[in-house]
Amino acid sequence: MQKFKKLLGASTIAFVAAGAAHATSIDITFNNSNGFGFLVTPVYTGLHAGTFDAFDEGSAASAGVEQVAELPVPLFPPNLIAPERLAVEPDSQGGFIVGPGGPILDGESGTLTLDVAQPTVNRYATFLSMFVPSNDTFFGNDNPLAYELFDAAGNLIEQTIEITGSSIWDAGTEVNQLFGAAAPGEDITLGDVEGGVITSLLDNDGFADLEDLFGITGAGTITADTVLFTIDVSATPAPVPLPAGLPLLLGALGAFGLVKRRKAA
Ligand SMILES: [Ca+2]
Ligand SMILES: [Ca+2]
Ligand SMILES: [Ca+2]
Repeated sequence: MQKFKKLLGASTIAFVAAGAAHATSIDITFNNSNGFGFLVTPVYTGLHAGTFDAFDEGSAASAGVEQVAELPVPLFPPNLIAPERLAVEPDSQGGFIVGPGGPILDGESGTLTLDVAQPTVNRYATFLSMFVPSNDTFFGNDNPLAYELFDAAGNLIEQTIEITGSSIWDAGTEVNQLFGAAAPGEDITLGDVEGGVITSLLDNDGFADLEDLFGITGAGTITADTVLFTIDVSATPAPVPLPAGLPLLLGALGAFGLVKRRKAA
C-alpha cells in the first residue's frame, strides 16, 4: 500500500505542474459535419486583439480574402492573408487547421495547436476558408469580435463554435460557373473576373446555385440556422504518459479499496 501512495503522490504533482505549464496552449478543432458533401480548404485561423477585420459584406474582397476564396492557400508565405493580418496587428498570431489529407472533407476533423503568447491581447479568432465546390465561396467571420477565445484576464473560454449558413459568402471575385471552379474536371486556377463585392450566399439563392451547378443535393435547403461546421476550442491536453496513466491508477486504487471494504464487511 505504501508503494501505491507514493505513486499517487508523484502523479498528482506531475499532473498539476503539467496543467500550469500548458495554460495558454490551445487546441482548435474544426469538425466538418455539413452532411451535403462540401469540403473546405485548410482553415486559416488568426488570433488577434479585435482590430484585424478580414472583410466586410458589401465591400470588395482584399487580395488575401480573394486568395482564400478561390484557392487552397499556401500554409506559409507567400499566402496573402497572413501579411494582411500582421500589417494591422504585428503581435497577432496565425495558423492553419489542416485535415488528414490537407483539405477537411465532409465527416473529417482537423486540429491546430497554438501556443498563445499574449492571451490577454490576442483574445479573438478569425476563421477563413474556401467552401468547395465553388468558384469563390468562403466561410468566415465578418465581425472580428465574433469569437472571443480569452477573457480580459487571459483565461481561455472553452467553447464549441457553430458555423452556420449565415457565415458562408460569395467573395464577388470570380463568376459562379463550372469554368474555373474548384470542382472535378475543372482547372481551379482559371476563371472569369466578377468584379463584385462580398455577399451572403443566402442572398440570391446562392446555395441553390451550388446545388444546380455542382449537383450538391439538398444544398438549396441550407438556411442561416443550418449548422455546417463546428469548431471546438479547448486547452491542449496535458502530455502523456503521467496524466493519461493517472485515471488508470486511480481506478486501480478504487478497485483495491472496494475489495478491501468487501473483505471488512
Ligand atoms: Ca467586417
Ligand atoms: Ca462569385
Ligand atoms: Ca477559379
